[in-house]
Amino acid sequence: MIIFYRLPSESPNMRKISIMLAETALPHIIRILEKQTDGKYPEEFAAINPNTTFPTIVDQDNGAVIFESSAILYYLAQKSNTLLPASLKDRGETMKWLVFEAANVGPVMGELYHYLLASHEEISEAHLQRYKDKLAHYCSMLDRQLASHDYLGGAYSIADIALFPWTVILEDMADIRLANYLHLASWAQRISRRPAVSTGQRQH
Ligand SMILES: N[C@@H](CCC(=O)N[C@@H](CS)C(=O)NCC(=O)O)C(=O)O
Repeated sequence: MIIFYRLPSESPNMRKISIMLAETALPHIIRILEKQTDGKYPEEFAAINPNTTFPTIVDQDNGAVIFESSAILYYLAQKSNTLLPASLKDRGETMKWLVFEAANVGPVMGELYHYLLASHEEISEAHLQRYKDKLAHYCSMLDRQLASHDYLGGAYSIADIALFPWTVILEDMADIRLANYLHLASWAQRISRRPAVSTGQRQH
């Protein structure tokens, strides 16, 4: 049994794991945590994830504790033996896009979210524009890849699950029109029609 620790709020990082659990049908329970009155997460959670970030999972079958959403996707793919290609070449391609999300799209979107919606700190227009320009560049990269591939690593995989949830909030957050990236837009539409993806959506 997997325990999925998550925040109550909807966010791409939560959504990745909801979609993955729906795709794999792995038995799981959801624990929704919130900060306590002292501004901290419960000690039980800090003990398993010293970085106190969500999502985090615990696999009660073997005691594994995994944080970082891409590591969780990889773990659940291995556990369910699905959504990760078998050949070395295709697996390498899939891991490339998975790590690309973790190292680029996720952090830049996280910074943008922080400055636009979470913090009251002043930030210059030039600084914000830098994030938006980076995201536009990532969309062009993804669009080019998807012009010749139905999915990022060839077949539908954890790389698609990692990147798809960001496309849903890209327009609002970064003034990027998805429709300007034809292949990226039709890929996002294909994924949104998957039963597990709409199930993942309904869970929130
Ligand atoms: N790189 C991490 C990012 C995780 C992250 O920053 N999650 C946010 C929520 S989307 C979080 O836990 N924030 C702590 C908080 O809101 O207190 C991952 O991919 O899991």
